[in-house]
Amino acid sequence: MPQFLDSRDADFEPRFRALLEMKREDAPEVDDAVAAIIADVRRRGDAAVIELTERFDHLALTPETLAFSAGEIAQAIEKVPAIERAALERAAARIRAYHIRQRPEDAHWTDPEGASLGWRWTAVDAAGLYVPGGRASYPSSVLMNAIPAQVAGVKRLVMCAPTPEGVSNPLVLLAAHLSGIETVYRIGGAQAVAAMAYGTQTIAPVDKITGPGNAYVAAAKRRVFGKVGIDMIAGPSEILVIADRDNDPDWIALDLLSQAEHDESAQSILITDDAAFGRAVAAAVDKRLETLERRAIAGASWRDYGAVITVRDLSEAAGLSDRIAPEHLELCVADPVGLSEQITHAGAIFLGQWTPEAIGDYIGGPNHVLPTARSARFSSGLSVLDFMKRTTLARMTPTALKAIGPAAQTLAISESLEAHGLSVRARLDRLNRAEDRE
Ligand code: HSO
Ligand code: ZN
Repeated sequence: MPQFLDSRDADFEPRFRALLEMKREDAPEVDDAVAAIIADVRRRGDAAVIELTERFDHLALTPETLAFSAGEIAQAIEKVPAIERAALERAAARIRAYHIRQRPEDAHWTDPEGASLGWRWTAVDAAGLYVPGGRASYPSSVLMNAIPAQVAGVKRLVMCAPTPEGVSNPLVLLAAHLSGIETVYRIGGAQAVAAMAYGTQTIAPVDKITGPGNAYVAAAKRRVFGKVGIDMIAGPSEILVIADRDNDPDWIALDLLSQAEHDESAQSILITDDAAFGRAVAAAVDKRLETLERRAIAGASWRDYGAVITVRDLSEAAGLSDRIAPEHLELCVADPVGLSEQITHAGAIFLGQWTPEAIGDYIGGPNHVLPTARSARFSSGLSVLDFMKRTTLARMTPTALKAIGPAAQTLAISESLEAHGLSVRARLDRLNRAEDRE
């Protein structure tokens, strides 16, 4: 049974707090194993990657077959039915159009002292995308990771996707092809992350690694961070739906289940200002769980982490939503835009009853790689900016240096950094001498 809370109840605050603090992920202790794998890949390169792939994926590779050949990719892509291909192409086009608008502007100006200042954005040279094998091998996630990198202008984009027993997913390969990925390696786990971060004889290192993965991949990303950039460590999916009574309980039930079916540890929460509507949604969830293909997963998530919260009014719902800081927030209310203006902490907001969260997972345009576990308080979903960096620019004129240099020198002296001060002073002295001669 999910939890039922009512903001009017005396024990609401402690129960809501307990819901917020609920620990949903019990990440297995894999860090030592991952450290050993990374060290091995650094030491032995391809040989280590090949051995580990044989051990974990039961697949025998050689340096020549680590990557799919162009012919293999073309052959796999041909197998994709036209309807799926068209859907993926449509999604790619919409995701691209959205992300193009995220390209940041450079800036240049001259300040009152005459200094020219600004910044310039450039892309990272190479990015590596990790795609998990098995249950969570999603073509949509390939698009969501690769397209922002492509739009940012990343020159070299590669992907690692394990193919246990040699079985690959043609749709994943098609998604890679559509989003500018030039090489796909059939390797996975910590060894793939290590190979992308440090490089091997055949795999050139990248500068940034993104994409979801299991506990091993997450631990490896944490460990290579610093050597390369990473996107984030994503936790299990979450959805919060705020709905008034003018909704079909079955639609809302399906929206809650759409994230519950990702993972036993996913969390789906409904907040409503109508207790009877909340009960109707819970009943609709139970009904759907009788037949849903992934009822075992979705049912476990709903039972262990699901919640239905009744509030006095929708502003109260907005306040609770900000405390939850959900990954996905659906506003199924009469004035979704008005309500959204009361909300600051959410990864992605879906406005109105015609915008199921699943649209955002596939084809709405915005990215579906989003902050989980309340990290929407301080971070954002994946974007073009994650594949770019900013270089600042400053140019002094003699006049500008004369105006602000003395203050720099003062600060250098107070920090006991003599050379700093002298590097400014030497120039100021020259300027003063030149002036004296005039
Ligand atoms: N909802 C997931 C992403 C996804 N959904 C992929 C379907 N496919 C991210 O929270
Ligand atoms: Zn999803």
